[in-house]
Amino acid sequence: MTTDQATQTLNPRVAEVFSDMLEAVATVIQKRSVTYEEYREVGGFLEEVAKQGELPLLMDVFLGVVVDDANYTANGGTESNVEGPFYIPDAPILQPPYALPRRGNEPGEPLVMSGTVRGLDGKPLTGAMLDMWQANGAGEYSHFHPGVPEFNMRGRFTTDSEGRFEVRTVVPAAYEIPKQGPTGRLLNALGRQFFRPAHLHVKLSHPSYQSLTTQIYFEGDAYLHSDVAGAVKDELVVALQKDDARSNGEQQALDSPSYTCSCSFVLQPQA
Ligand code: MBD
Ligand code: FE
Repeated sequence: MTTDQATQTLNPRVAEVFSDMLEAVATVIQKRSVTYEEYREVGGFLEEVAKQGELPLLMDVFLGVVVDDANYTANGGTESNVEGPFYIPDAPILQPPYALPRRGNEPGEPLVMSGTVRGLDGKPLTGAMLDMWQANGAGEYSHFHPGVPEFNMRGRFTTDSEGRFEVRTVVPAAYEIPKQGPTGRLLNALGRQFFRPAHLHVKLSHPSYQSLTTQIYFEGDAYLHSDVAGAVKDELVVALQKDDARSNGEQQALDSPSYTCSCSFVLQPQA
């Protein structure tokens, strides 16, 4: 596509929103009497952010939650939450019994996440799809952290005839924004802490219901109230239960506990 064609096909909403953004930035320049030098420095910073591939990270740390809030309407269904910068579409479709793809030595304690997907009327939804992704127990996301295999800790699976699902994975670690990059340097300058609480990402879909992008957090996490992205919602926090005596016959070393958590999702019917 040539530049001319790109200009002609620019979404009018982008032009509209950009125009308002310019107005907002102009107000800041006036208010702070920003010098030409400072103005160039901000440009250089943004250039560095883009060069390091951190633009989605920077945007999602500071503005993702605003976009989620701006689009939120209380409708009785499970609350939405920010998608974050690490979603990859077309994750592998899993076969039961479901387990997110992971290495034999994957960092993180074993976790079985189970639950139900229902409609607003309480009806269990058969064949609802969960598209799930997460960091491992070392806080690493595949496709973004070097050395982690493609689609590691990412997968799609569906609910059974009673709207239930169960998937094996590992307990994710709290996610730390990379300290060396420009986003980290900015957080440091702002005196902010670098962590997101541990979380699971999930997109839910069903032909007759509205799709939902949300996250699951765990009770007792040290960063629930200081999330660098400010995205935690109380309704999305679940108990992480230590399961000492699993009765499914799976071998568990004594020093390697396993965990369970239970999540029920409610989808809003198609408008
Ligand atoms: C993440 O893993 C994330 O989920 C969000 C919203 C922002 C930064 C990193
Ligand atoms: Fe995340």
